[in-house]
Amino acid sequence: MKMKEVLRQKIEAHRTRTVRLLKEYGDTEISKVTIAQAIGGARGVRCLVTDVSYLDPFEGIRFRGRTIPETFEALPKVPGKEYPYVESFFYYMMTSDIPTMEETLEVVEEFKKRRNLPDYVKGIMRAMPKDTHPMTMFSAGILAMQRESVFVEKYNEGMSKFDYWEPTLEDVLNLLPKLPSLAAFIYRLKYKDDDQIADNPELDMGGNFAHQMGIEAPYDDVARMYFILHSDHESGNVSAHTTHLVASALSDAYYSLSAGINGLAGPLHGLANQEVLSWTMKFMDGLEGKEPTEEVIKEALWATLNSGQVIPGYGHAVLRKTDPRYTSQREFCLKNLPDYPLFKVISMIYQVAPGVLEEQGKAKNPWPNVDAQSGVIQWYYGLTEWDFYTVLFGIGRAIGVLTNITWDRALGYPIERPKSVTTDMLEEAAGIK
Ligand code: NMX
Ligand code: MLT
Repeated sequence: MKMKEVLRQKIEAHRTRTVRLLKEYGDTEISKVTIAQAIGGARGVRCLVTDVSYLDPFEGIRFRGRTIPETFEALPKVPGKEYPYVESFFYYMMTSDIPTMEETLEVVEEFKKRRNLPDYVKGIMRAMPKDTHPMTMFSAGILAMQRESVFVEKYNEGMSKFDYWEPTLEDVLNLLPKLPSLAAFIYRLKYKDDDQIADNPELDMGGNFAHQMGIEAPYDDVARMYFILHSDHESGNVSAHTTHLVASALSDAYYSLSAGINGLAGPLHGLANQEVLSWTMKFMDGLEGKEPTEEVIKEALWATLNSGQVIPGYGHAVLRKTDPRYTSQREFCLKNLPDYPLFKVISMIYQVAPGVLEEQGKAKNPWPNVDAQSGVIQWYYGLTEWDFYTVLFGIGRAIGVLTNITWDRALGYPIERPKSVTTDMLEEAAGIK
């Protein structure tokens, strides 16, 4: 596979940079840690390294150095469609090179060969209680496939650590294409009476996902857009960091991704996209048919804050402006569903919520994040089961975190093990003990 050979050359070139930094500049300081950071979730502490994406607080995410519009613009598109092949994005994230159409189609074909879900996974999904959350099923499905890990097989045979990345890539190439199949299977099992739709071997990852979900075009392009937008947000977010942390113990890609997906399932992280929809629907139900106004929205937002809850879809640990992933999805809505009532409500919340959060004065960032704008698009295209929304986030996030752990192995990153201190020690450091 061309992508693997390109990756091999990139890895060899990159290793020398990492080794040199470690050997010659290992003592150079890049961050200091305060008591507030030790107690407060390590916010802003620079202690992770990734070149796959970088998050600037004001500009937002860049994938391999490109902004979202630049990424969409640069990658080969599916003929007749507006968004790129997800497979071309995967190639780009792995290698940092924009693939040609030929290189893209090689990945498309490779993914097609590997995307069928094993029967035993279907059996496990069917055996789970009907009220199991789709994220639990998604994580369990990934974990169940761990028995197929090539990394474990090669590790048990005995392998040089310089070769770890190769069977890791093999695991990634086996696992990633199965995720849309697993997700669509869970969706049809849970909400469509287990009426499953067979794979269409003509279609790319985004196209086949829409097909297996049973949702017409342009949902294929929605899927492509979603998976790319949600893929990566540098290394410190909960899902990426968890995947990296678990992988650092040399747990394979299945164990690591399943763990990362469990982190994504938290309401302060990826589950916020379902929370946004449920908040908005509850709000609209409360209107009892009356037109929503900014005044009424403001009251509802204050009611949420006053009851000690967060406004889902707003705020961020790093960003200090509107998330460009929000803007990208908003632009999609302005083009494709400008007059849709639910979109109008989401837009009204955007007008009001930052002011409310600023007035309350707690959140460091009053602006919307990716989750504030993602559910309305799903709802518009008929995917109204909002507890499924985070699974869509999870398919996308897998692209970024699986790329990262392949590079972690390639660069020989060690087991992660930060140091903890006691409260007594902090009081001593503060001079109050
Ligand atoms: N609504 C109400 N309060 C908020 C919000 C919000 N949207 N955002 C932050 N705050 C509060 C926060 O709870 C904290 O309160 P306290 O001092 O009582 O503990 C205070 O403001 C300071 O928090 P920040 O430093 O601004 O935010 P932090 O970095 O701790 O947390 C989030 C970041 C994203 C967890 C937080 O903004 C939040 O809870 N947002 C709502 C949930 C959400 O949309 N999550 C999705 C994030 C994106 N993603 O997909 O993962
Ligand atoms: C993400 O995409 O992971 C979220 O925006 C959370 C984060 O970056 O901390």
